[in-house]
Amino acid sequence: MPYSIDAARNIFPNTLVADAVPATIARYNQLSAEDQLALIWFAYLEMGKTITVSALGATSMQFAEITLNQIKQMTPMEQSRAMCDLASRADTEISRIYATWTPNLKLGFWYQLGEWMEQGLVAPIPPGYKLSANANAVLKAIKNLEGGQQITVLRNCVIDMGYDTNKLDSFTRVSEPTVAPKAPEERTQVSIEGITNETVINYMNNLNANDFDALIELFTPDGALQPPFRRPIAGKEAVLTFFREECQNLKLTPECGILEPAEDGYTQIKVTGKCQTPWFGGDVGMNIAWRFLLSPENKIFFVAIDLLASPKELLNLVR
Ligand code: ECH
Ligand code: GLY
Ligand code: GLY
Ligand code: GLY
Repeated sequence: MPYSIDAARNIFPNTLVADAVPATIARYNQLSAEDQLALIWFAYLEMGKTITVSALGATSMQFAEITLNQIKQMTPMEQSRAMCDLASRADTEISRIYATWTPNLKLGFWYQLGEWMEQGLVAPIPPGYKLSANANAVLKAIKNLEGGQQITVLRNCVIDMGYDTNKLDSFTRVSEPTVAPKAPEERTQVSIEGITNETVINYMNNLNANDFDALIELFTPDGALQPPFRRPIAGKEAVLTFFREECQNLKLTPECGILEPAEDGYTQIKVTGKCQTPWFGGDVGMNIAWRFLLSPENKIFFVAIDLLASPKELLNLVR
């Protein structure tokens, strides 16, 4: 096999990703837990974007309900403590449970706590809470990011909370049920300027249709997918689990692309366009690049999904 996954990661090296996202998260990680929670509260308020509650779905939250009610019944002091323990990744029962949840459950959990904080059912950020100078600077940095980058920072901060699963001997991931694939008449077809490759077109269409079983058949057995700011997920089984757990109801709108032959009969294709998360729908579009490396059999050996530094990068299709 001519390519390794590590080599594949470097195709289209001119792709300019939104480095401001990991840079901002690194600064956020330096703050105290109290500052982290208050900062997210202020950022969340000021972003003024409405979360599409349908993204939660009544069924999905049942998995977090016991923990949510446990927190609701605590004294305000205990509630603040529990939330700080999540932010600081302390070893507590709640932190351990939280760590087993998929990203959507974690986001839905905090969405509910935020509602309860507003209604006075859960301890709010103390009125008049003063952020440290560093926290203020991070908040300012978040405000200056574009919308897609802001929600990526928030999402990643929420996902990293809770106990470190690497420190657990074993654990069972708690996930919402997988949605059924869309019926044929509900499916949409993308068209990508400059690209007719069937594998790439089918990738977009199957992902938009939540048809993860068809989607995974487009990959080689050892194929890998690299989500934004993450390590590659390698092997069909792991990639399929990722699709089921983290890729429901996305809307991809690829716009244009280029195809180039690569070594040993491989083909590299870069596509740029937009992607919406069900959490914010059309209110927040993210500027995305997909960098595909296809095997001689036209299967996906590697695909990286990058959050681009700016809309200008949508037009950057040179190698
Ligand atoms: C409050 C204060 C106390 C602390 C906390 C609070 C609550 C915070 C809340 C935050 C909610 C944030 C949310 C963020 C959602 C972000 C979603 C994003 C999705 C990006 C998806 C992408 C998909 C790309 C992909 C493509 C592929 O081709 C393959 C798959 C995949 C305020 C109480 C914490 C409630 C809801 C950024 C880019 C295109 C890789 C997935
Ligand atoms: N060019 C971005 C990356 O390789 O991740
Ligand atoms: N931040 C996008 C994802 O990993 O799903
Ligand atoms: N699971 C899709 C998202 O987080 O947006």
